[in-house]
Amino acid sequence: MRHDAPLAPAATRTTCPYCGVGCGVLATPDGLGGATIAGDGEHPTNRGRLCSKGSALGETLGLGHRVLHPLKRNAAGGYDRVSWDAALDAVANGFRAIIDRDGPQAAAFYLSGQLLTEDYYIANKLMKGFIGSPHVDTNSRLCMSSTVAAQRRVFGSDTVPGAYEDFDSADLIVLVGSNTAWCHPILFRRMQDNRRERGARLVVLDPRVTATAEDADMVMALKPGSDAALFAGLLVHLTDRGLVDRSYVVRHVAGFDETLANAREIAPDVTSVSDATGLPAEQIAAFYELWASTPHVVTAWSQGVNQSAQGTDKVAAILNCHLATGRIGRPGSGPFSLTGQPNAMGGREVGGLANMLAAHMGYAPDEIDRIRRFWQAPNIARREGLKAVQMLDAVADGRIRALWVMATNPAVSLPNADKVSAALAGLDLFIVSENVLSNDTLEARPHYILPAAAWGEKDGTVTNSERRISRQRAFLPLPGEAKPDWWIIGEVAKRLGFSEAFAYAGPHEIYAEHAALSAFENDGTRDFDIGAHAGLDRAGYDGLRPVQWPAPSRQPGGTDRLFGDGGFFGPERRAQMRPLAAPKLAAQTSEDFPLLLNTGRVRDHWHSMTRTGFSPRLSAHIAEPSVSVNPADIARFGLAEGGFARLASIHGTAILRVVADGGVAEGAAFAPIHWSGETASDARIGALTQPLCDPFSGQPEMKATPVSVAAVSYRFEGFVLARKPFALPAESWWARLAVQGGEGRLFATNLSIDAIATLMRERFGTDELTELIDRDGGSYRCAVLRDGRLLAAFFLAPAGRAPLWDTVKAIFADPTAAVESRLALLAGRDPGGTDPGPTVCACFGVGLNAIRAAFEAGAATAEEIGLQLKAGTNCGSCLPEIRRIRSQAGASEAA
Ligand SMILES: Nc1nc2c(c(=O)[nH]1)N[C@H]1C(S)=C(S)[C@@H](COP(=O)(O)OP(=O)(O)OC[C@H]3O[C@@H](n4cnc5c(=O)[nH]c(N)nc54)[C@H](O)[C@@H]3O)O[C@H]1N2
Ligand SMILES: Nc1nc2c(c(=O)[nH]1)N[C@H]1C(S)=C(S)[C@@H](COP(=O)(O)OP(=O)(O)OC[C@H]3O[C@@H](n4cnc5c(=O)[nH]c(N)nc54)[C@H](O)[C@@H]3O)O[C@H]1N2
Ligand code: SF4
Ligand SMILES: [Mo]
Repeated sequence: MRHDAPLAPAATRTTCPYCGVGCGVLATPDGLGGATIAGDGEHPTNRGRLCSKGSALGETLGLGHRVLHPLKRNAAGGYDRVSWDAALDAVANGFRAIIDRDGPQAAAFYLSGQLLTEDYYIANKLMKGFIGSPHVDTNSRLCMSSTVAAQRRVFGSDTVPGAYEDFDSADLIVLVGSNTAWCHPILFRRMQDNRRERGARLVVLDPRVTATAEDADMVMALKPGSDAALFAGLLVHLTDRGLVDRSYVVRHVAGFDETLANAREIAPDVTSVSDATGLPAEQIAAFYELWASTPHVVTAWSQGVNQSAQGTDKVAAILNCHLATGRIGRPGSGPFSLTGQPNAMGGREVGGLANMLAAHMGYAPDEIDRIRRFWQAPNIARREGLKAVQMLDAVADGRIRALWVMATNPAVSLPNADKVSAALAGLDLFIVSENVLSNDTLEARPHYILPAAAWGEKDGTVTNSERRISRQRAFLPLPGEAKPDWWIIGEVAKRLGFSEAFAYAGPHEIYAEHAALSAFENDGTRDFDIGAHAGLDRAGYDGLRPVQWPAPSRQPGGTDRLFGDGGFFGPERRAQMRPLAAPKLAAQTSEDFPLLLNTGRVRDHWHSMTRTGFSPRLSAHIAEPSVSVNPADIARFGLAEGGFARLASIHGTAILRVVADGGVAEGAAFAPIHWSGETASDARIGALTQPLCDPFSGQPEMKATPVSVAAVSYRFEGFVLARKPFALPAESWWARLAVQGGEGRLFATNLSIDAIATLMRERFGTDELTELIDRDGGSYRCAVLRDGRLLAAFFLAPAGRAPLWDTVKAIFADPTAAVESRLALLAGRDPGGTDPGPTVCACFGVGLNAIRAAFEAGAATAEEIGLQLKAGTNCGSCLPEIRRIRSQAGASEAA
């Protein structure tokens, strides 16, 4: 079970901590706290490739933003450093006191798909087995719980049947509600390779035209929430075309007839599907025929499906079509849930969700008893706990009094996030285990902040979307007093009196126990079985190579696919096809809330930016929080392109830069989720998002919140660049970002030029300040220079006028370069070259202007741009953008 290939002496094999693709990484520490990062050529997922985020991991390893010591809140609301002993005693005593007073049900953990399996396993064991509260839930509730619910209802188990190889060998790939090009870039690369080498077709189903759709064979911009109608119609079509695999259905599937009858009610014909989805009937017919006539079809989905008040039904509608045709668990065909976080799958395996126990067991009496016996648990939880949104409601109304949050930022990411922040602040005991010293959840002032080891320092396992378990290995020492999450939880467990059950010498012992539980009284009755790993010792664990579960003791090499020949986990080992509720959204637009707010991700940022926000390279792609709206709505609501808009739902508001995007439907808006109170003045999207949830999964509908929209105008816009953080007056709009050489803020304000000038003189003194003031023209520029080197620059212009951000940022990037001419600098002329424009290729730092110039000079294809500038030749996730720049430049493509 070991890798045999030779490695550079100091390189460590580990796994990327971002998305659920789960790429292998080689990290070579530089001895100064940093590391060189490369793709692991031996990892079967990525074979050496990394996307922009993975490649930039080295830029996120600094300690400047880390919490390095246990911190205790003091009476003034500040924090004092305390010893680990004091902190752990206080956490344990705090839980004990509240449990004694209010019962175990008053205690809860809120976990994360960014924990490692070992951390997750013992957190769950402590709460559900020993404290005796079922209230353990995770941010995965917001992420793929609808898939979990549907797979359990339909397959009888939470099993992803396929393997990534299916994306290499499919003839048709259908992506539903998934911006794969940006969110699962390396897997998207594999799909693109398949298209190029084998001619596979790609269909993208998304109400918004995304980078993923840029060069798809078919782009279907369906109405939000109408996916289930489309797939119900597909089931009808497949049946009417005689394509139901009768022999598979008869042997392995239940519920076909009632599911078909229900599909005929929801989607009797193409016309009714066209009404429901808003898609042209011809396009629907063409899609159905393509799907019907292509046996090797993979239908993959992510948040456009899961984050829906009918997410479970949307997933079931897709599974129904694959089951009816027997196109499941066979090379090149199957339904495929793309998981978001690096360990979303691991969390499911250990029972991180409130309605699961551990090792894919639920709350059936025999399962409760089995786990109780295995753990020798004194206080096993006996019924399902509260799911994330309900858990926070219980915090708000005082039913839960003690909460420990680990590795998630709920004050940003839960719906109705302002209410969440207020609820957290009212807890009797509020504990947060974190990597960073400040984020919006820490703004709610936990009683204790516990410094957790971060990526590069921690050891354990993660499971990717194709059930592949890989090791994350430490390659850096633990900084300050930071400790791995499993250690912190274990120490609290010991102090609660459970020493024996939590006496682990290291993560390998936790993993071995988890593996043993998966095999305990299993005998093929449960899908999740990694019994082959139950006997792993430290060396075996350290040498563990990536393997797809199930890996029972009789099959240690793992399993690439399931269900190709049935073997489901429902009654009689059958799958159960499921009738659907009539498709509809949780809430509709109205006169007061005329736009439907869709939310999601951008290519180079990760969630609340507590890591990617510190990378200048990753911050250069999209620099500020925005809302994309259709040009017709810009006119209809009196907005200005490039201006600002205030969005408001019944829950909260945000002010965002307006971007015109013809790919967003009229009546819709799209905003990225990444900015928070830490990184922007008014861009907490979670504050607007509605908490309306799917009845089976409890996953909230985060992609369709009705909002109002109104123009906001500012007199001036500008930016500040400084070597050290620089705060702007509260009344200004701002967004903060990492830039080469320091920090940048983009801002808009109604302050006067004189007020700004006064501010700058107070902040920097007048000795080193050079100013250029044009009161009539409405502009103010200043630069702070010491020994000819630029310390800070501040540019202000009337709103709507470009303030030379990219040019000055390029000059600022080198803190050692002497500025030849102050006046040239303040005029925004880069003596060294031309304005690079916003970054397009993050891997090689290639800007928009260079790419435009190359097209104008005769380059014809994205490939030629790659040859000339290297742009797009590493992870390839900017290729859709490069092609768009080409079409805008009017160049013609040769191929
Ligand atoms: N760059 C980057 N990559 C990431 C992450 C990140 O933060 N940044 N996060 C990771 C995580 S945790 C996750 S969960 C994944 C998410 O990965 P994705 O699911 O691909 O990302 P999202 O942008 O949330 O949403 C996907 C799409 O759903 C569409 N959509 C909205 N409503 C509907 C609908 O009713 N039907 C359909 N068919 N589509 C709809 C949206 O327009 C959007 O383009 O990404 C992972 N990868
Ligand atoms: N409106 C809207 N809201 C959404 C979504 C959406 O599409 N729209 N998407 C939802 C989805 S799919 C997801 S997954 C969530 C993500 O939302 P969150 O989980 O809240 O986002 P992160 O920014 O990843 O927060 C992780 C936190 O854990 C810390 N951390 C990282 N690694 C570790 C570790 O090893 N140990 C500890 N103790 N701490 C660590 C980080 O510093 C960071 O503060 O957002 C959800 N919210
Ligand atoms: S696709 Fe990118 S973010 Fe996802 S695991 Fe691979 S390198 Fe990391
Ligand atoms: Mo997610």
